[in-house]
Amino acid sequence: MRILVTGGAGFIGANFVRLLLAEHSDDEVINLDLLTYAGNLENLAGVENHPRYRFVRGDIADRQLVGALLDQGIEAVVNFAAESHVDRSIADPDAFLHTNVAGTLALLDCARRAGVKRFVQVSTDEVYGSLGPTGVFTEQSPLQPSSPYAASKAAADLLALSFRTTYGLPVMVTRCSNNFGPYQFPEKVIPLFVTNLLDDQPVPLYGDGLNVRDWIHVADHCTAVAAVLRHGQPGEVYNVGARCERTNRELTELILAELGKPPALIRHVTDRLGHDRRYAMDPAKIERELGWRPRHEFRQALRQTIAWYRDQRSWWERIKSGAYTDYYERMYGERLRQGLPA
Ligand code: NAD
Ligand code: TDX
Repeated sequence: MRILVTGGAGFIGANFVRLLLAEHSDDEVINLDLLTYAGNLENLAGVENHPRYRFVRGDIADRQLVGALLDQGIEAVVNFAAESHVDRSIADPDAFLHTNVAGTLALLDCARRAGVKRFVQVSTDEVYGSLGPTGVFTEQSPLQPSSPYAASKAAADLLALSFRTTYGLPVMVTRCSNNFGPYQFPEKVIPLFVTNLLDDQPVPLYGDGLNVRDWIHVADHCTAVAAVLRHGQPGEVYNVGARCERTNRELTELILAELGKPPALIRHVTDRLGHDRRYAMDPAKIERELGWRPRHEFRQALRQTIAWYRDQRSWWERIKSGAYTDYYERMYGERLRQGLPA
């Protein structure tokens, strides 16, 4: 299959491109990525000259460019491209509307005109909002997004489904829980905490640290997207998760223990605005209907992920210098200075 993957220079997209090239020998991949602060061609080191791979720099909202790419015999589109960080959406939501909403709409419209055969919209558990202490999100749970990021992803998710209903575009939507693994930008909690601790720097734990996230290794998310791409039913939504809930405090303690660092490096800092309390995904539908299963055990995969960041210091040191330094100071400077040690 000839596939347009968008956002393939980001964390999950790069892992997905690697999966397609390694394990799907009939697939050809065009990777369309704008290379924002989060896009990094180093995430694709080693595959850039693969005979079944091509990179194009550009915006998914650029209809002329997208239309021209789709005219090159593209059969399927997988849309990973997004502004993806909740804290950035709280500070400055505009880019989220541009890429996540207008960009997805442009991509859908071009795909419809080009007669694309399969379209996977990579959505998120955050569209469901926050859970209380019990219960899980199913595909029937109401969409109640909390942050501008989540609201923009909910808009994209619903636009994608509307293109199936209105125009018959064969769209599938995946909604996955929190990913971790190699190549994740060190603004997200696991790579941020691991890389700070590797440098003996404090880690900013928001609020009481008891917010719950449901973790899945990125490789398992990628096999789920690949399964939906090939075997998903148009018009259907598939929750993806590995039934792995941890409080942020538990997660932080695991990382500290693995790195042999003292709990005194935890700083309790001001909470995120509108911070969702708990996510928990029910992935029964994709397991039952597509036979997909997560393959990674959390503790072992977390250990391997920490080892990856330990070994790839030059990858994250380059990112953490430059523009990132200003971001870090803006996000955490004051919070950390006022933060209370554990
Ligand atoms: P990321 O921020 O690491 O990567 C996003 C990529 O999209 C970057 O390479 C960036 O350059 C590119 N991009 C941004 N705007 C673009 C535009 N206008 N045109 C073309 N490319 C553009 O994000 P990620 O964590 O890899 O997430 C990928 C997708 O998966 C997103 O849609 C996100 O909402 C979704 N998702 C993420 C998680 C998670 O835990 N990270 C969980 C569920 C769903
Ligand atoms: O410094 C921090 N301190 C902290 O306590 C950061 C960055 C986060 N946190 C907390 C907030 C969350 O409860 O850790 C948890 C995880 O935070 P993030 O890594 O920012 O992820 P989250 O907000 O849960 O969103 C992620 O999962 C769903 C991705 O970033 C989204 O793209 C995806 O849709």
